Amino acid sequence: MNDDSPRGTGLRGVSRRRFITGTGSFLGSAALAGQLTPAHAATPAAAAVIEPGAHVPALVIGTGYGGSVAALRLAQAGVDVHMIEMGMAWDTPGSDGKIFANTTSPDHRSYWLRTRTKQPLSNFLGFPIDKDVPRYTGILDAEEMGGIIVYQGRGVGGGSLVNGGMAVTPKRENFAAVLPSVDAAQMYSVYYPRANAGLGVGTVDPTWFETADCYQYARVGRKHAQRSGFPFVFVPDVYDWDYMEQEAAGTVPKSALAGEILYGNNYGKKSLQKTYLARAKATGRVSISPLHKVTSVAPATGGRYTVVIDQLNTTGGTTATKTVTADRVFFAAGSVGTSKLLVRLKATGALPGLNSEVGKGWGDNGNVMCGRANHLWDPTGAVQSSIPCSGIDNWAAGGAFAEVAPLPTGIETFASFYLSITKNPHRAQFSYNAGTGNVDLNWQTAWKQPSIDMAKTIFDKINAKEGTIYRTDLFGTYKIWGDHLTYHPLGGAVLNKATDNYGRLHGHPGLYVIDGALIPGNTSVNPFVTITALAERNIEEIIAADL
Ligand code: FAE
Repeated sequence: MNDDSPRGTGLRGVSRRRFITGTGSFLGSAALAGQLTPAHAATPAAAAVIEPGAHVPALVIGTGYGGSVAALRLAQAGVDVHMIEMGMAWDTPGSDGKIFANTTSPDHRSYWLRTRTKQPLSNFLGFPIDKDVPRYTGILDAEEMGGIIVYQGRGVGGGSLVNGGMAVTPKRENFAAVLPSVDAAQMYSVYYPRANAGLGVGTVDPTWFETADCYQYARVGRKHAQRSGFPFVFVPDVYDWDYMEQEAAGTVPKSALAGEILYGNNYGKKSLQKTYLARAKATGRVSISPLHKVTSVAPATGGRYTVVIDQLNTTGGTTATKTVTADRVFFAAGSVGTSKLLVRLKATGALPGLNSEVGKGWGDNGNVMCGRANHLWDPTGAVQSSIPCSGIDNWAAGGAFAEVAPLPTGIETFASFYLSITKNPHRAQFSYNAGTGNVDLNWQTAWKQPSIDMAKTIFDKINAKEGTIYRTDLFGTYKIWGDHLTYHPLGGAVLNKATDNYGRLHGHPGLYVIDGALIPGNTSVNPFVTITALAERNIEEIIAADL
């Protein structure tokens, strides 16, 4: 197994065995794979970037969760795959010896083509904390859509590079409400377990949690939640929990305990590079072109597709434009990336067969942030693990699930900080603007009000009980709510609407959506386990029926 993690943090032991068991049903598909054009079927795919004029059996746009699942399973079924990723490979250390920058000192590596940081918490004690950085193809994109900033990971591994690793399987009744056309029994017996095993999901040791300094903030969060009668839950994560305990003991280089999050984790977090993508590459059938951006997909002769790709330099300039062909194309560019591509390709006539559902059903997973100011006798700790491990569940009663989040500033802040996922009903639509040539999103900032109201069902009560107040210094001056952003874009090519019930795009056989764009705006919890599980379900069907 190609496990390039610092401590072999990929799937090991029980989880690896569960993973292999979970993939058993794919072995039967391998024989069918020969029906697909075997461009270089017998030879392992080269590591080289894609060449102009190349033909590939399966081209995957994006290397996040959906793309990584598709690549692994197609390769295991005997299909050669080429993945196109607009971000960097993130496999080479910078001049400080580290691949990724820290949250407390963002640099050129931190932001996608910005000259100034755009930190989710823009202020501290009311003072703005953003700073100038050199323009670079950095890891976190703060993409300013109409009325909302959508944060996304850029690079090989997609969102898994920047996210908190919180790996949450929604309650079954909530899943059924989100995706009613999907067999929930099958999801919970087959695909969620397969996704959790494939991602290497684990949970904090509850005994260690009770004494770890770095989770004092979570214990304070628990105390306040429980005193107000709210259920407090531990939340699984893909971080290597053994490694974190060693960080706390001072025996290994620190990552979660050095405030690493948002701009990458140098150690400990099992990003897709260490799990699905490592396994995909180990098949010898998957190659990846980083700093390559797909700009067009259109039908070619023989049922194939012509794909146009810009090769980028690290300041975002195009150094080459390559035209290739593919038998099948998997859109896995993330909710925003996939939606923008499809809306543009439909509007400009490149993919005229796409239906009118393309671009619809986009939501922010109800994300809203807030902080609470604690009393001086209730410190939350100077050293906080950047990896959250707990939440407050008021979904059924108040429409909010609040992650007890860290504020890893390195100093005592006396603040409790939360990212709430709420049942916000608003859905936005992407549309092509012929005047500007851009794809716009019609989300309105005021649409966050239901999210604020739902989050308040938790925090107004806690504040009243504890005699505390909201922090007003984290998102501006005298601004309580972080209502300008989302970490969880979902929808835009919704399952069973823009696609069939397995992600096949209507009107163009051989085109598939296999990422967060399939999910209609909300998952009731953090989304990547659901994106992964749905991709596992869909690719199994596609391999069995289409290849
Ligand atoms: P994604 O992972 O976004 O991958 C799409 C990839 O496609 C990216 O690498 C893009 O660079 C690439 N791409 C886009 N357009 C193109 C193009 N035209 N050509 C080539 N490549 C392209 O998609 N979720 C959780 O469940 N738990 C968490 O704790 C959590 N924390 C988060 C924290 C932050 C700061 C952020 C930003 C997100 C967080 N998320 C979390 C959300 C999660 O990362 C996200 O839902 C998934 O990454 C989405 O997976 P997809 O496969 O849809």
